[in-house]
Amino acid sequence: MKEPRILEVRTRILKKNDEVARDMRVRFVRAGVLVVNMVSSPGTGKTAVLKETLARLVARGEACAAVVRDLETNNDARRLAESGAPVRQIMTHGLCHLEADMIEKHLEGWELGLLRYLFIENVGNLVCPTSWDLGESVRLALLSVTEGEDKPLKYPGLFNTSDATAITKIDLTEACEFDRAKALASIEAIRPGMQIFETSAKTGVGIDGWLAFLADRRRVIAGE
Ligand SMILES: Nc1nc2c(ncn2[C@@H]2O[C@H](COP(=O)(O)OP(=O)(O)OP(=O)(O)O)[C@@H](O)[C@H]2O)c(=O)[nH]1
Ligand SMILES: [Mg+2]
Repeated sequence: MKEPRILEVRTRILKKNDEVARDMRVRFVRAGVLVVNMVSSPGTGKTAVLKETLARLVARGEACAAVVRDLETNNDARRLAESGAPVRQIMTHGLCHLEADMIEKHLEGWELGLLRYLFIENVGNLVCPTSWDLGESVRLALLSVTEGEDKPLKYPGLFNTSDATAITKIDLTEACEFDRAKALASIEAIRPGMQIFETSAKTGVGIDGWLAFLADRRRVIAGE
């Protein structure tokens, strides 16, 4: 008796989230701002890639901002703010994902029409964030060379709902004996044809390719 009731409540909460997310996506697209939701396990390099991304956009004079979650600290927000871009933090405490209304609340006071890019760094988790639409136009899954090539096969939900994958920390490829071909095949098995970026936030490799992809996507939603 209990199980169906729990499922019903969960379905309703997700449905409400989807409605908020859908409305936000309309607002974002109308404002011409590309919203990117970055999802991976803890420590993959979301903050590192995002900081490099923001710094390069700021240097090019492209208006961008970020919303970052943290369970208990403001470490990531502080690191990201060093890029020069405006950053807001959502403290999630025990929650394993972000929800659309949390993003909506944290955008108050920001003029969306003045932004070209808005990045959301999600909670480090390969499962929970997958079901929660945040109104993004691009969902980026990140997979580091230290995590194992089979992650996409073990956590297909994330890779199946993402628009692109960043393989991160490729400066550590040899030390980790990372099998690149195997990783690419794992991603391809779950989401054939998905755009893949091979990046290192440490050396800067691959970040410009990622920025070019974002610029293309932004032009599409802005109708330019
Ligand atoms: N060698 C190397 N280390 C990296 C790279 N990117 C990140 N790191 C290191 O990996 C660790 C985790 O990176 P973060 O950017 O904090 O990872 P995260 O995904 O934001 O982690 P959470 O927010 O806790 O989920 C840090 O010690 C980084 O310095 C990289 O490209 N190369
Ligand atoms: Mg982080």
